[in-house]
Amino acid sequence: MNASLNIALLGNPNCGKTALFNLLTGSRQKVANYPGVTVERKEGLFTTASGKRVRVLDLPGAYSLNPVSADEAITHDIVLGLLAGEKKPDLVVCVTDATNLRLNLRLVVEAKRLGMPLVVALNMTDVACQRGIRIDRARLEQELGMPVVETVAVRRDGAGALLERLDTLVLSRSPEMMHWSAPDAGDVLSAQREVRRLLAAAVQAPAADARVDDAIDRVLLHPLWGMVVLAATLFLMFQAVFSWAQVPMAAIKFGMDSFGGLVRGVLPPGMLQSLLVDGIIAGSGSVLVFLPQILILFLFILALEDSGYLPRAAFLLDRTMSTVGLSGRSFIPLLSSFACAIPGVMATRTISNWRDRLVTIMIAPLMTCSARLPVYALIIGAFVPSRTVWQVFNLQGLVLFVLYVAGVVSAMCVAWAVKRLRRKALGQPLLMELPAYRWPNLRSLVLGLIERARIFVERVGTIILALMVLLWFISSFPSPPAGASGPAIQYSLAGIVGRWLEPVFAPIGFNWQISIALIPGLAAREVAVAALGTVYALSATCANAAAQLGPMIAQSWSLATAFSLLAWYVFAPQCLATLAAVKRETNSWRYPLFMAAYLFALAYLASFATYHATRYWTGG
Ligand SMILES: Nc1nc2c(ncn2[C@@H]2O[C@H](COP(=O)(O)OP(=O)(O)OP(=O)(O)O)[C@@H](O)[C@H]2O)c(=O)[nH]1
Ligand SMILES: [Mg+2]
Repeated sequence: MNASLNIALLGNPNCGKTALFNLLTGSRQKVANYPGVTVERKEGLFTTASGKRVRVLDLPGAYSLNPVSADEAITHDIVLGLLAGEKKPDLVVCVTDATNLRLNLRLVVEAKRLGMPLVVALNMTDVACQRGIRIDRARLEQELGMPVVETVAVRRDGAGALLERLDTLVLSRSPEMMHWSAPDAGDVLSAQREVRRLLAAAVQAPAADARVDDAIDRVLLHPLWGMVVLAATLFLMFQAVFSWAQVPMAAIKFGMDSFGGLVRGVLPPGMLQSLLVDGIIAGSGSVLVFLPQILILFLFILALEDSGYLPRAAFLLDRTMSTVGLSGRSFIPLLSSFACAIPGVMATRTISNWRDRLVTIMIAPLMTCSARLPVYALIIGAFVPSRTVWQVFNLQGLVLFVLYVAGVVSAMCVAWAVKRLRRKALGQPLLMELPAYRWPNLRSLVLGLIERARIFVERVGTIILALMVLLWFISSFPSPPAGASGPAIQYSLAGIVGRWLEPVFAPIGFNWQISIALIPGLAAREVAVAALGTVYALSATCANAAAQLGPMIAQSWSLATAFSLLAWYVFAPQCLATLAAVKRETNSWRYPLFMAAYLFALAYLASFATYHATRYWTGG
């Protein structure tokens, strides 16, 4: 697409560039209330009211255009058009956080000195207004000598003023857009002076600004109370995943059952009926029922991300993490990995020390990603009674919490082991700007959840579905010989492979059905649930087995087998996409291969120990 105007979004970390980018282009790039969310340049297109096509570039945040650090150098080169293969932007939109102009205007002053065409967006004016910060926009425009517009990047119509200004600038091709001043080399001190002058001229802020935030921080950053709050928050999250999801899960299950029953009634018994009902509907239905739980998990993650609490938790854990050789820097990449390890691995780009970064990448898959949730929830739902313990806790939520903790603790152990091996403690202090606390924005939350639901359903509809069809084929062919007595699947290719794998997995308590399900589960974890659905549907004598997958496995597995499979899933690197991301980020096959090997070894060991310990306990 030929765009007539190229603009780039420049600004300090966490000032709302990506939120503005999403609002302008309708994209869904990650937005969160802490610095360093965006680590890559992202491109998008939109059309102004007058029909001009605009190409817009979202950049990682930068505090300065003095090319001292590597990422700031990249931002500097991009906005000045010095990067090979990158078009020089016609216009740079300098996004500022209106509640923190003292810091944010420095970058504007620097950019102005480099002599690029600028528009200043005073973002977060809604928050500034609430806090009683009064900004004289017209005066600022006059003092700066460039267009200044107000924006609220989380409101649907929040970019109106910016769009209007872009239109007039494009239409008039006015000289104000082209160049202001010739580059002039001023030092940091004179930039500071200039910022002070601008603030004095155009901004009125009440004296005590951050009193509430400080009061909250006194509790949340307190070594004891802070930890209590953190534990309670995570705990509540896992409780909610189980207790809030019951009704919508039952509804989806009912829907899929009825649909399967309907198809079974309409089609004559045979290949097609079996493929549709046992392969596709049973398989994808058994994954789809976990949508409510995934959305509840993400509701918490998104709200936490927006609130400004996460970097506080990073500080709280910095001390603990440094005892295992990690810094608080690793916290946010690791936390992102709770959603999915891939963005987590990408987010390690903010860690400048290569060894630290590598260790963080290596342990990121141990954080419990959302694809594990269906597997955990299925097994917990089948084996752990939904009982209230100690008056308040749901036992199922408690077990889920323990599994998440197991992932975190083992990640810490691995990091600690690596630290022992390399024996070089590089104590890098954690320096991060703490963002202001903010109520999560309802519109962003809803959009974020819709996006999550879309990703999940799309995954079910594409990769999971394709694997289900494949699995159905290898589970149905070759057909059983004449006079065979057992279920057909036993004679199929999958049955043969399953039995061939059985001795490998027997020591950790997996039967042949599980062994089969693990293979498509290599491509994506939650496929294992769908695969179990199909395998059991095909080996069952009763109709509609997927609807009863939970009770079915509760009958045919021992508790030891179930716990062993849970332990397997805490560790096993059952996700090719993550390994591919590691290959990309480290530029070598060595690390993903090493990662797969060490995680499989851990998984086998953990399952072995869990299986035999549970058998010993239950006397089986
Ligand atoms: N109330 C309010 N919140 C905003 C506004 N713009 C952005 N936010 C919130 O501010 C936080 C930071 O937004 P991002 O778009 O991720 O910031 P960014 O500048 O891209 O940050 P980096 O990628 O880290 O450089 C998010 O929690 C947004 O929801 C605004 O105009 N008003
Ligand atoms: Mg961003």
